Amino acid sequence: MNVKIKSYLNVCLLMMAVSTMLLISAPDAAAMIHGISGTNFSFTAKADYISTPDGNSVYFWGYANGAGPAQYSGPTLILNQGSTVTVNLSNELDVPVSIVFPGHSVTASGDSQGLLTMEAAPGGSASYTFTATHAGTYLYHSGTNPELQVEMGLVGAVIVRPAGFNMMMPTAYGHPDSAYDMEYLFLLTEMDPRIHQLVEFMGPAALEGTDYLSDYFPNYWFINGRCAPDTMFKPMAVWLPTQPYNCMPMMHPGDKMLMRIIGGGRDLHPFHYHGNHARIIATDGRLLESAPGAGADLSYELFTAQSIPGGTMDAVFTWTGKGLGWDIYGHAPGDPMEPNEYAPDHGKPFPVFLPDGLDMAFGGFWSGSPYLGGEESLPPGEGGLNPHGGYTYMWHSHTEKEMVNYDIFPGGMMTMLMILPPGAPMM
Ligand SMILES: [Cu+2]
Repeated sequence: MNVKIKSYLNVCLLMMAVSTMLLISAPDAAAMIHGISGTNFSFTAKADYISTPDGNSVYFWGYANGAGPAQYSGPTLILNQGSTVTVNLSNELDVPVSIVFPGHSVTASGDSQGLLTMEAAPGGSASYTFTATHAGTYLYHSGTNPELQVEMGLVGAVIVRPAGFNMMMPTAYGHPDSAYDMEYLFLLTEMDPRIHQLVEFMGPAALEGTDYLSDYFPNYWFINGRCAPDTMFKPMAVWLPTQPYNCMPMMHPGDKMLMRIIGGGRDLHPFHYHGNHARIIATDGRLLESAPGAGADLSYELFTAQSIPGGTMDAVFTWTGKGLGWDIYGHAPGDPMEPNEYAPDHGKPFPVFLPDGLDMAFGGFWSGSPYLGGEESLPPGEGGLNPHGGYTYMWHSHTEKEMVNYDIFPGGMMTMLMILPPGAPMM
């Protein structure tokens, strides 16, 4: 392996270790979706740069929360069902810009009427008001030249909490079929860096002399505005000032994880979660129910969520180790059961012979034990990224060319699910 790449990977592992340590000090923070809530929001559209893990710095256009930095993805709006919400948009770009909120009935005002909505002129403003009539997962994005402006980064997520939302017993849609223990956002996007470079140095008009928008060829793929391994760093990391949101799903056996999956770009992204199937309970902000109040009776299980541009899906994922065929805790048959343990495998031995430590290669996530919560001694300098002896499963785009950062594997639209032992703090 090339020395430069190797030292880059070492830096990555070191940063992951540091971020793991930082995450430990903030219990339960990772179980929430980060965003801004309220009824009155001030967005500013402006230009900045995002970082990609291959060392690139990509010019983008983003929505900022007030005077904050432009964000990729834009600020996640966390709303309450029934509330009337106004988003005021100031435009610091030198092209007209706007926001559309698919799924909501919007009253808009602004400097000029665009094709889809009212627009803010360069230096101008616009305003959008709607009532969040339905709970669910939605997106927002620029309605002005969206084929360019969404690509440039003007896209974000909207979450509407159901009426009567109870943080201690949360549901996505008010019905018990949408109950969950923790929730994570997966806003899936991509970028073609040729477009960003041309817009940065020549201005958007220069695109007219190219086929970049029609012969679209992305090289970066994102979850919540970050490429792996940045997806796994803590939220609000100071070294990613324009990419505040992470995506590092964590859960205990038997927990119900709500996945809010949004197709924020212009390509399809089959999002694949290892470890189990997930039950798709809603699409485009509507519970999959045969009649109002019926619950998610039309829900279905998938091993890969087929995310489509502009569409959203809500899925419930659980994991108990069912079907592994061995006891994940290394119990003897007479030992007591762990919470949510898969009973038929209780006391079944680990099925393969583990080689001696001297014959093994390790890796930062190996805790020294195959058992959940197991931690055994490791050679100096090994391990360290898995302080609770959890299990990790790669979650990624099943269009596997999207698991790279400009052709460097692994990266892109990828993160790791972490299964933590019962009682371990959510990091
Ligand atoms: Cu895979």
